[in-house]
Amino acid sequence: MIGSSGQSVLTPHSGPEHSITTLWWVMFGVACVGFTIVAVLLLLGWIRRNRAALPFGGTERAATRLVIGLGIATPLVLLTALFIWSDVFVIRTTAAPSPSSTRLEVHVVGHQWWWSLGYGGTTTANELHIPVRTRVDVTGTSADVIHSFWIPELNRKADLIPGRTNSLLLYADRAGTYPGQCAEFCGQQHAHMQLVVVAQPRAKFQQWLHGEQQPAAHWLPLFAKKGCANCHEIRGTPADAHVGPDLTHVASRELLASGTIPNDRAHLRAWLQDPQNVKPGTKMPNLPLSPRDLDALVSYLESLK
Ligand code: HEC
Ligand SMILES: [Cu+2]
Repeated sequence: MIGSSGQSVLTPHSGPEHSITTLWWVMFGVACVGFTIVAVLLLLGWIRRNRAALPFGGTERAATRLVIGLGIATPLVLLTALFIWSDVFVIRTTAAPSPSSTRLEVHVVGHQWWWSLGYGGTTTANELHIPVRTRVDVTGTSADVIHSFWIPELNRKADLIPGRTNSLLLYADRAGTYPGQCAEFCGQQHAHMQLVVVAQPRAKFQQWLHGEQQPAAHWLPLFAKKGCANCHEIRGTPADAHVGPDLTHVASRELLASGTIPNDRAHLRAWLQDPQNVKPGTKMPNLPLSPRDLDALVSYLESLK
């Protein structure tokens, strides 16, 4: 995607992710030092294996002290310190803002294999827009199995668990797109359960949200006749089901089927004709559509900006 970042936890673009990255480097450093000490001791032992004398003063007691010091005390102190740092301090920076300080709340629901995104009464899918440099409260749950919401450059993961609501801070310190991924194996198309966070200047975000809040401009009865309305919502029309993604403004999204294909005429047509070929196992069934039906449906969906 144009101007997009990657999915590296080592290139943070938010305060919480900075603290996670620092923690990562420190843990890596500590592990390297530990590994070096163990390797040197092993080497020493190997070099001296044929001599009777013991290192470090040579007595049995000195050797026991060494084992207790380096083998028990040091790891205990180090691991306790790292635990307190990560699970007490770093985790605080990643938590959702308190309701009073929140300017925006987005409700994420994981589905096999796509994301529903709620902004108050307005629902969209797979493309999560936020204003840049704003603390956003993401609350999340699942409609089926356990999923995990993860934008690697912005924050830690948040598991989406059926019947439970978890929350997380979402913050981006510069405008751009940040790819995310379901981080908990959730079935056949887990790898194609991607999403993208679009962080934009506040005015642009407001403009986007205002657009999303509008009902669809028109209606195509074929959409109901072919059964699409049994699963999809198009606000302002008779289509009012929530099995699949909301399609009210589907044409405004960059990607289709949770990051699987680009959103253009050819790919949309291929998707409607044979979703099981594009994304095997997807919960959208293949429906018998004539070339004329396909053209009409593609044109209709492309008009839903
Ligand atoms: C049985 C329910 C069901 C029916 C019927 C159905 N769909 Fe879907 N549709 C889904 C699901 C579920 C997805 C999400 C697929 C995924 O990403 O894995 C989806 C995805 C889509 C998408 C991609 C949306 C996006 O933003 O990624 C479009 C477009 C779409 N459907 C159009 C249609 C049309 C047109 C019809 C009628 C010919 C139809 N669907 C019939 C369930 C259904
Ligand atoms: Cu998932």
